[in-house]
Amino acid sequence: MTCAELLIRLLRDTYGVDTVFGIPGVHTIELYRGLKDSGLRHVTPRHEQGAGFMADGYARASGKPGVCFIITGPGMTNIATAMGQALADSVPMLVISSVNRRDTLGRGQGRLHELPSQQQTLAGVARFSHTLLDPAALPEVLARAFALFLGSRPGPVHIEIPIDLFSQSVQPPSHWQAARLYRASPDPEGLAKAAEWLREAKRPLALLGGGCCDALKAARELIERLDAPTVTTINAKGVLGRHHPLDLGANAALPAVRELARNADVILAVGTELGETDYDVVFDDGFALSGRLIRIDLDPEQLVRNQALALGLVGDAGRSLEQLAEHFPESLKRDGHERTARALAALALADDPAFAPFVPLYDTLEQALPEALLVGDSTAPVYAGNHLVSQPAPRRYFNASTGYGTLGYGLPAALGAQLAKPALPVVALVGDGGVMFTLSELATAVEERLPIIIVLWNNSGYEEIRRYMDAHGVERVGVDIQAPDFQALAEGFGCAARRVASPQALAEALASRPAEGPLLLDVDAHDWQASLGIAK
Ligand SMILES: Cc1ncc(C[n+]2csc(CCOP(=O)(O)OP(=O)(O)O)c2C)c(N)n1
Repeated sequence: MTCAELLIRLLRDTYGVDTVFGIPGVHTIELYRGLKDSGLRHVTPRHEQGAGFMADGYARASGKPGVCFIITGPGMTNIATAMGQALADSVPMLVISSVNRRDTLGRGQGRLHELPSQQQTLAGVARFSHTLLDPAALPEVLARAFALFLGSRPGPVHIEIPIDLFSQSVQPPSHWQAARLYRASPDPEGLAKAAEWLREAKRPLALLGGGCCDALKAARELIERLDAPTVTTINAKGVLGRHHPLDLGANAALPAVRELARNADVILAVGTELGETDYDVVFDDGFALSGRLIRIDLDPEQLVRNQALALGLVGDAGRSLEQLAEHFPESLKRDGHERTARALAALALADDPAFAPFVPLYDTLEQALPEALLVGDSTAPVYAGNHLVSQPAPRRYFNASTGYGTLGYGLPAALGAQLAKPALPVVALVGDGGVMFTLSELATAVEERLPIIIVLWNNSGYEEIRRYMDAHGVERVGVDIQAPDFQALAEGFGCAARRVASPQALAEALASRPAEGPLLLDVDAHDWQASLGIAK
């Protein structure tokens, strides 16, 4: 068996990989030998950044690592941005690439696709970057990648294989099963202390992050027993279910929730960075806690970042929440529901003029597609959705406004999500600026016949940056960009497309969407707002 064949077999048989995202090149053709008949689905994006975003969307929607096959040099520098995005949000991603022949590495000979050190270039956006020097080490290196995905804080991993190794023969391992791997459990003494503080609390608050996406039952049970108002981050939307009476939403940066947080006497934060893009989207460092902070995280370093810690527990979110819940056999009756309702009423999200154009957008989407998975770029409807949207389950709402904040994420990540969840409707929310970064992936959506719905908020410009320039008295430069004819472009790709100018038109377009292949809905922001009687 060759090293490349062993890689495919290990991915498929040991780790249950079913899809890889990749663009082949002369340096990877040996990786592709036999791939067609291997049973692995190979999806071909039109740019490596698209491959990375697709793998990211696939991973966030499914909870399984997204896998990419990428060429040396430009393929890797192209995917670096997507790896940065995945690193920022702890998304498991395996990037396998070629690298030049072992005897040429680091010699600066001007060989095709050569970088001074590809491994060093990518190390900054990977949990680790490994150069395979001996094919016999492949099972161990792959095992290390999956151990990281399963056992610690996930993120992107890069493994590069010198081109002279792909076709080298290697002895396959004697068995093809992955080792059983259990995550760390929290310390019982620490749990007892945390339970004691939570029991004594008068005004508890919970902060649940993306680390809780697979801990639904335990999270709901504990939160209900504690009767604690709960902030779910953007990546944790849906962990408590849709419109749960203790869910404050992803509104930690808004005044009423900040006040509630400041007044909380004990705070339980689980699987969350407590980072700026969830807790401080107004960028004034205004999210402050004065109560005792208890944190639970798989990553010990994470326990001490961003807020002063009183008690830290290293452990898996689900098990920790379960074990903590055992300390509370009966629900504590406090005023959690009332405090949550009061904060939400004070927020009055639906009446906020900043969100007015988007309330009917999300109402229409929820009515037509209540189960839909919403994937977003960095654009006005997404910022509003971060506050407005309530989802029935986790892994149904994510976007590029968290963490790294990369434009161009929405469309390819939606493709990845649709591949992971073929039975769910998938909606990509993009702006006319951001979609241009990766519009070429519309070709991939058509080719793969993916029925994603692209809602394109078209305001002919980088509105968010226009807003910031205006607010800071900076004369507008570089923000009034020209939008192309998106309908014509989409149709050129073989994608169905319509212009939509009102909520009614959106509802009609959704009702008559094609069963196969993508649909692009070009929403003219000006006409949409005019239809609602809102001046632009
Ligand atoms: C790779 C990258 N480049 C630049 C930015 C800065 N940026 C953030 S939002 C934005 C405007 C996006 O415009 P559009 O997608 O049309 O959405 P709108 O703000 O108009 O709703 C820009 C340029 C970014 N986030 N990412």
